[in-house]
Formats: sequence, structure tokens, C-alpha cells
Amino acid sequence: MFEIKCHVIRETPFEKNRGFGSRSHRVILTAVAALLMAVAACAATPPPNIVYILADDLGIGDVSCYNPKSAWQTPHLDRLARDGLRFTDAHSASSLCTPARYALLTGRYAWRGRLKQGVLQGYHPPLIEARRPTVASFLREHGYTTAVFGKWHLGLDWTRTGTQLENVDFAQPFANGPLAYGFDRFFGISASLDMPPYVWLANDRATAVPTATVADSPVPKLWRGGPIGPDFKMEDVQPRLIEKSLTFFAERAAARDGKPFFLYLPLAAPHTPILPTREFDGKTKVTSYGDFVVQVDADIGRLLTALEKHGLAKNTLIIFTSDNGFAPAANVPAHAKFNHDPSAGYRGYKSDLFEGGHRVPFIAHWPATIKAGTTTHALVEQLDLFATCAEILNTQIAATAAEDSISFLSLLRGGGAMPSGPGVSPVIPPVRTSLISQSAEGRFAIREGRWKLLLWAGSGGWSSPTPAPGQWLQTHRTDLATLPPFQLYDLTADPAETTNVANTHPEIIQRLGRLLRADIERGRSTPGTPQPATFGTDWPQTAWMTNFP
Ligand SMILES: [Ca+2]
Repeated sequence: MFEIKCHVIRETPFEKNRGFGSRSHRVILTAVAALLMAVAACAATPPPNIVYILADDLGIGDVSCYNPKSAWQTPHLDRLARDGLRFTDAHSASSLCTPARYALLTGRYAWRGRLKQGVLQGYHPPLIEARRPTVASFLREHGYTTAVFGKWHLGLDWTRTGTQLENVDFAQPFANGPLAYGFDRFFGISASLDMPPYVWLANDRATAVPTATVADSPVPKLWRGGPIGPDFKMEDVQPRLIEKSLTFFAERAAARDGKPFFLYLPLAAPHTPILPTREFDGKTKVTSYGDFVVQVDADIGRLLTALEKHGLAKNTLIIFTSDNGFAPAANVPAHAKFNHDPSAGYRGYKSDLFEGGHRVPFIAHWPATIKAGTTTHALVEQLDLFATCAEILNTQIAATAAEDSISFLSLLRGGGAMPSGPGVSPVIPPVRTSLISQSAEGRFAIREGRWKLLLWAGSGGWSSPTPAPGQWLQTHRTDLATLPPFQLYDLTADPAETTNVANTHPEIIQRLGRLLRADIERGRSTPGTPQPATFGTDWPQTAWMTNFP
């Protein structure tokens, strides 16, 4: 039997009033009535299964319901949106893989911890602090069966044979992987599919010891050289993760144990190496990247069909999103030839502070709750999942967990949602009023309503302007000292971030800069008890703070 904690029950005055006077009796009767109502409410609405699908490096413009000019169609994702709720202003916490994943699982910005910029590699130790709650551990505490199939990319404690990171004994289990962070089971890979080691990981160990080494591979496959297991083929990764998920759905449907499930499915696609299977190779007649995207789309269709077949779809909350924007390594000019803009008109790509770095497709599907065919322009962050789950379960989060997470359940229930299509009203309810973005270099931006302040003169990533151009963009080197130190954009008037209006709005810069500084120094950006802020003097990305006393 599923156990649900209803805070309504805990908050009754029942235990505080133990006397026998008439007032106490009334209190007890009221409490009993409240308890019965709470039990009835709990019984009437069993908690949903949750399937969180995180594509890797999928641009917002790569999904056809977000980009009418897309060079290919994504009919299954479009169907998910048509039967669910499409978010137009949803963001990953970072424009890179690792910090986005940390934030999604913990409900806390990754820069509050030790990773101030960049990503982990496949041999790195864990990033999530020991004993820090994750959305998975939280759901498991509340009766969920939990699983992660896919790209972990948050570090593991490998059994080492030497002092170098890659001195790993693959025959031994690793510690502090997904099982230590709330998942009952794990099957997947340690980091991106272009990062060694190339071994399958099952729960707490590799399925085989590497017996060979692969060399670096050029584009479009693009992977780094390293050891590879005898049972590992890169092109198998996407199909196997989907097969694992389908098997999991069948198991959960057959279990009939009353336990809801949480499946976190961080795909390794369409990130490099770009490896569509034979069935999809050449399908779009655009690029192999397009073929890979279409394969991912078809896989989402298979997952949805399976949930329907098992009778699970109605009370399953599916969220589909991407961990950051389109990766320039997937070739911007090749797509421009087909008039395909993977950032759908937004500026920049993966790595950048600009919207193309972190504004992502975000579709929620939950027939029992969500009105089909709706769209919301409300601001949401992937790290809002934690608080949303807590509200779904009608329970509270400890002050020391999910410090940046804000529930968007009201949006799923129809608040601020509106029919899809042209002419939709831009009026939105204030669920989340601000959010913080971070770039590959660890630079900061803060968004509030229509305003977005970049606390940096450049992109903070690989796009222009940058002093360190990426190899995939035809970017020239820029001396950022020649540019204004801050950038302010009015995203309502200028969603493509073409015109820096910092000069004309000093008061907005002051307000947003102070808000960001306070959110960093308080150790949280939500109401509640301030938490330790783990930064010292060696954090150059916060040098701007002195401008905002
Ligand atoms: Ca990514």
C-alpha cells in the first residue's frame, strides 16, 4: 500500500490539545474531520508516476512545435504538446550538462557547490554533496520506486589503482553513484557519450572490464579516445536506454504494488557522437544530427505508446526537456543551409548566457491533471521539479534542501495556461519571478520579468563576443575590455538580445545586480532560512558583486 504523507494531517492541532473541556472536544472533532477529509483527498488522487526525459544538447528550435521553420518534424513531441502543456519560457540552470543536471536533481544551483564553471569528465568524483537530498531520494522517501537510465555525468567514486583520475579498476564496484542519491537502480554511462570510459554501468559497477581502446573520432561522430568495454557500442546507447525504459514500464505495470514510480531518463542524444541507427540514418535528408533528433522523437512516441498500453499514461506526469541549447559541434552552418535555426531565433547556443544557451523545450503531459493543448509563457526552471513534486505530494521540503526550487504545479493544474496558437495572451501568473543562468565559463545572468541582466561583457561561452572562440563557431577573438561591463536586454521587446540597453536603465541594473548578489549570499533564492554560502575570495565570476553594495 502506498504511503503518502499529507501535511494537512501533521498540522492539525490534535496533539496540542489533550484536555477534556468542550473547547478541546470541538478541536478534536474538527481535527478528526480534517483528517478524514485529508485521507479522502489522498485516496482520491493517487500520486502520479513521473517520467522525466532529459535530451542532451537538443535546441529549442529542433522541436517542430517550437519552430514552425524547422527543417524536420518531431510528430511525437508535437503530440505530447498537443495532449499536454507546452512551456515557452523554460530554462536549464546552466548552459552545460553537469551543472544543469546537478540543479535538476537537487533543486539547487550547481555554482553553490564546488563546480564554478565547466563540466565533469567520466572519471571525476561525485559532485552532489554527501547526504544532500535529491528529487529521487525525496520521492523514494515518499513511497516511489525510482530508476535512472542514461547519462549520469555527476561523478562517481571509482575504485582507483593509482593517483591519476583514469587509474580505475573496472572489476570493482564504484561508490556514490546514482544509488547513493535516491535511485533504486541505474543503468547507463558515466558521462557524455563522447567521454571515456566507454563502459555500461549497472547499479554500482561496470558490466565489463574494457579490453580495447578507441582513438579520437572526428566530426560528425566526435568522441575522445579511451578504453572501451567488449559489450559497449556507442550506437547502441540510445536504443538500449529506451529498451530499459520500456522494460521498466512493463515491470511496474505488472507489479501491482500500489507504488508510483519515478523514472529519470537522461538521454545521451542528440549530443555528439551523432549516431542515428540505420532506421533513421538519412531520414531527414538534412543532417545526421536531424536524423538523430528524429530518432529521439520516435523513441518518445514509443515510450508514450507503452505507457498507454499499460494503462499508466493517464496518471503519469511526463516532462520532456533538454539540458541546454544546441551544441555548435552539431554544425550551425550545415543547418543554416536548410534555413533551420536550432535556437529558434534566440541568440547563441550551448555554453552561452544568451537565451540559446539555456532556454529549452519543456513539455508536460499528464492527462489526469493537465488540460490538453495548452501553452504557458510563465517562467520556469528545470530545478523547479523538486518543489513541484513536494507540492504534488502535499508535503514540505527541509530548509536545507532544494533551496532554489519553486513549484509549478499550479501551471500544470491550469493556472496561466491558455490554448495554443497565435494571439495567445502574454499575461502570466507570477509563479517564478526571477531566475539565474550560468554559462560555460561560470558567468552569471539574472532574469526578472522582461529584463535580463548579464553580469559579463561577453557571451560567457563560445559565441561572440568572447576572448576564447570555440572551434565550431566562426568566432573572432574579442577584447572584452572594449565592451560595456554589463548587458541588459528587454526580452519582451528584443527576444533575440540584439540591443544592450544597459546605458539607459541604470536603476534596473542596480536592482537586478543586488537581487542576484543577495540570492548568492543567502545560499538560497527562495523564501526560507538562509543557508551557508560556499564561496570565498577565489571566485572571479562574482567580481561584479562590488558594483552592487
Ligand atoms: Ca548537454
